[in-house]
Amino acid sequence: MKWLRDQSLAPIVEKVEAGERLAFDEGLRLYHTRDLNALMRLANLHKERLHGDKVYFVHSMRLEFTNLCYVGCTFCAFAARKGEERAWDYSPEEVAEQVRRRYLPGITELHMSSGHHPNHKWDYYPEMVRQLRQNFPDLQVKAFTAAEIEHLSKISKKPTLEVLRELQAAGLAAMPGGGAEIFADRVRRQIAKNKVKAEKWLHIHREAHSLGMRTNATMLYGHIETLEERLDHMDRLRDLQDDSIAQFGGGFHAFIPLAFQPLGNTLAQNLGKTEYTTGLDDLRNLAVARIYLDNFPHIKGYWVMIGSELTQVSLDWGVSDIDGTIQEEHIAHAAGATSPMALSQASMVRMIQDAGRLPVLRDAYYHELETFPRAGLEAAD
Ligand code: V47
Repeated sequence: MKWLRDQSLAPIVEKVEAGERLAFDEGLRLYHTRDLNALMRLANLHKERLHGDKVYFVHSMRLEFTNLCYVGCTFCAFAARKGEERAWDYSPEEVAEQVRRRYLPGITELHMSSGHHPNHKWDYYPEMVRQLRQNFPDLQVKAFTAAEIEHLSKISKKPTLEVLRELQAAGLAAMPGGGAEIFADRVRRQIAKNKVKAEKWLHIHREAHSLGMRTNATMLYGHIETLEERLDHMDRLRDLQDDSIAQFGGGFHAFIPLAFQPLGNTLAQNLGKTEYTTGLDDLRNLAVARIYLDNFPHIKGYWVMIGSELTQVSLDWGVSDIDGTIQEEHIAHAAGATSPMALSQASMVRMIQDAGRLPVLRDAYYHELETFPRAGLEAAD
């Protein structure tokens, strides 16, 4: 293998080429190698084996129905307390009104996640989903992280499975991947000690999978976690995905690494941290995820947190999905994200085309809605 500069990777290359699964220590070796060309090549091999040149995106809208939250995660700059001027709290009717205000023809996915509201009663949540489905039958509602589902279970005194069942009956299409942070206890105690425990987060996703609902998984990286803890996070997800595929025919759609945004939160302040993750750490992370999470259909490059330029580069590093047009986003932007609030569909298509890839518009269920032509490079000849 002439192209391989780090010859210690040779057994890993053989395994990836043969479609074999990597062990934990092999995943770690990928994190530590300085042969980034090899890493990119392996991640891309895996990605192209699954999807060829296709890169998926969705015409979407994000909405946070409240920023009121009592949980107190130290990385969060989004949450507000009651009475603060920057707090908001929409009723189900106001949620529908907000969607109407931002609605553009062709939008399919409505992605909602918010704070753990201190007072709303359980009925508020299925009612909100029902009203959205009634008013916007074309919108597919992807909402409520596993952390929020646990909160709803507490306020309703219903088991989490029943909460999921009732939300699904109201029209919930899928669950987003938030609230996962880092599973390792050492980290979770410092950044999200009052939030859903790792085992419960995984259990709730398994329950959603058992109902035929597809979900996503995130990982918040770039703060106090070690590389071992990142890989441990992926390892637990890979195990659950194996189980959900075997038991229910499928589980997670996508894994989404979330780059820590360092402004306006106590975690960054306590660490004296003002720097964002570096581009190569973002790319390395995406590539390791693509290779290690061999049973995940997609690795998502989230342009809101790593910027659209690096997201475009990540299409050579294992990424097959770049989320959506979004319209307005507040969680990352409250913590210093420098990306725009929204991207147009045309600019997402162009990002993918200019990377020499094939843009595919999908919906929240990953149905393919439209394939766009390849880049104009050949066309211009
Ligand atoms: O759970 C909060 C994270 C998540 C910060 O499922 C932060 O398709 C970085 O889950 N720096 C919400 N991250 C966003 C989310 C998501 C995003 C895109 C796609 C999908 C999907 C899900 O944002 C939270 C938390 O982990 N977050 N604060 C911060 N300072």
